Amino acid sequence: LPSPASTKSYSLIVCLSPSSSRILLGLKKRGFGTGLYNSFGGKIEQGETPATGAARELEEEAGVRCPVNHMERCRVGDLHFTFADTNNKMLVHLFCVDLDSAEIDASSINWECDEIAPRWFPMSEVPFGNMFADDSVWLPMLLKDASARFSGYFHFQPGGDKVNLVDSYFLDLN
Ligand code: 6OG
Repeated sequence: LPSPASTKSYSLIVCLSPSSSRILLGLKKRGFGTGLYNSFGGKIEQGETPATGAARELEEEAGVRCPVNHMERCRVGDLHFTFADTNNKMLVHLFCVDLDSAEIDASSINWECDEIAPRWFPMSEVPFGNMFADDSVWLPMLLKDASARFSGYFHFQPGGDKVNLVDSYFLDLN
C-alpha cells in the first residue's frame, strides 16, 4: 500500500525581472535534475512554513534576499508531482517573485553556488528543452502574467535522461 510518509514538501521560486524581460534560472550541478535548468527551491525542513523555506532556499541558492512576509504574497499555488516507478509524491509550493521590486535584495546574486549556478535568460528564450517537462506547461502562464495564480498535477514516468511527463491537469485560481 502507498505510504503517506512518502509525500515530501518543497518550495520552488520563479524569479522574474519584468523591467529587463528576463528570468533568473539555476543550472543544477548535483542531485535530482543535474544538468537541467530550474527555478530555485528545495525541501521544506521541519519547523519551516512554505514561505520561510522558500526564503531560505532562495538566499542559499541564488543569494537573493526576500522577507518572509513578502514571499507569502508571492504565492502562486501548489504543483503536485507523482512518479510511475515509485511511491514518491512531491508537493511543490510555487512562488513567483519580481527581482526588481523594492522588497527584494538581488544585489549580490551568488554566481558561484556549488549546488546550482544562476543564469539570466530573456523571457523569450527560456531553455525549455533543458528543463523538467512540467515547466513547459505552467511557466508560460507566469511569463505572460506574473500575478497568475494556479495549481497543477503532473504524473511522470522514467525515461531518457529526464523524467517523461505523461499526464497533467490544472486549476486556474484567478
Ligand atoms: P532538492 O531536493 O534537489 O530540490 N523539482 C522540480 N521542479 C520542476 N519544475 N519539475 C519537477 O519535475 C521537479 N522535481 C523537483 C523541487 C528539488 C527542487 O527541484 C524541484 C525543488 O525546488 C519532476 O534541493
